[in-house]
Amino acid sequence: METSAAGAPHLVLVSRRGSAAFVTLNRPEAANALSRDLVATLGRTFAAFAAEIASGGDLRVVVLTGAGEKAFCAGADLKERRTWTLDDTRVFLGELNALMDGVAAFPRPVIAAINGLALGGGFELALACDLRIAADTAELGLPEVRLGIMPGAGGTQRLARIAGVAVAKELTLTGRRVGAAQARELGIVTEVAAAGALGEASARLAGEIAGAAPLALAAAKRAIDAGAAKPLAEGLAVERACYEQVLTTDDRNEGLNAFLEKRPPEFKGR
Ligand code: CO8
Repeated sequence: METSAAGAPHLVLVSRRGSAAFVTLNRPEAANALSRDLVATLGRTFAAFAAEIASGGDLRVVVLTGAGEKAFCAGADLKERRTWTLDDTRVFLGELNALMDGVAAFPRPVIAAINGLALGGGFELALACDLRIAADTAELGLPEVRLGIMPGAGGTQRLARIAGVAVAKELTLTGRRVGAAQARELGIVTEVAAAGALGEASARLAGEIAGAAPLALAAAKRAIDAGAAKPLAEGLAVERACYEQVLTTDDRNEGLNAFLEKRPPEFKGR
């Protein structure tokens, strides 16, 4: 568990099960809106995970969700922002984007378990994750144009890359919300679970990923992300470079040996 720098209680909750970390945005009284403190605390949480991995810790997957039933995250904290100067807002925009980029580049898969509303920056946070699984009651949307602004934490770019330009334009220009089932049809979420079973479903997905070799996960994620916007030949070169990094790992030999010996592999992340 973490507390904010100011000592505010538990803006972000962390629990561990095996090599999976479960992270909960914990401002249910404000629909888990991204206050500056929450953004900083979440950033520190991911930085601590990254440091743990760099020093050989066995963290293989992160699940991110919101406290309560109403919201995954209702976006930027509109009450707090109202008190800011333009320069304050620009600084926050930088901090928010640094958080999103950190989640997107995190060296292990990150799953958004969307337990309720994911709006504005909350939807953008889910889009920065690698996989999205949603409760059947969840709704996702980018209402910014209705507030006189536009998505500013990666939404225009990440949604277009995940679901295509037409879907990104439809959701961004109308500010319309889509339900979980439609989000799945659009390819935004990969799985929909009954609201009461989202925790179990996301833990199952995390467990599936945690059974894989962590360096292979990291390299595959890097290859997809770094290659996605490139022409095919360049993307294939990125894949080749990432493959080279897993070729020399102990886990690669363990995977081959385990297959030959007809036993489950025991990956060490080396
Ligand atoms: N910020 C601050 N507080 C919020 C927010 C928010 N985004 N959303 C909800 N809350 C608060 C409410 O004010 C309320 O608090 P209180 O009880 O003190 O009045 C509490 O959460 C519960 O909310 P409601 O009573 O409104 O509950 P409802 O179930 O009726 O509605 C909704 C929930 C739908 C989430 C509604 O509150 C809502 O529409 N919220 C705003 C959602 C929104 O527009 N989000 C987009 C924000 S813009 C953004 O994210 C852009 C990010 C990138 C740019 C950043 C630039 C700085």
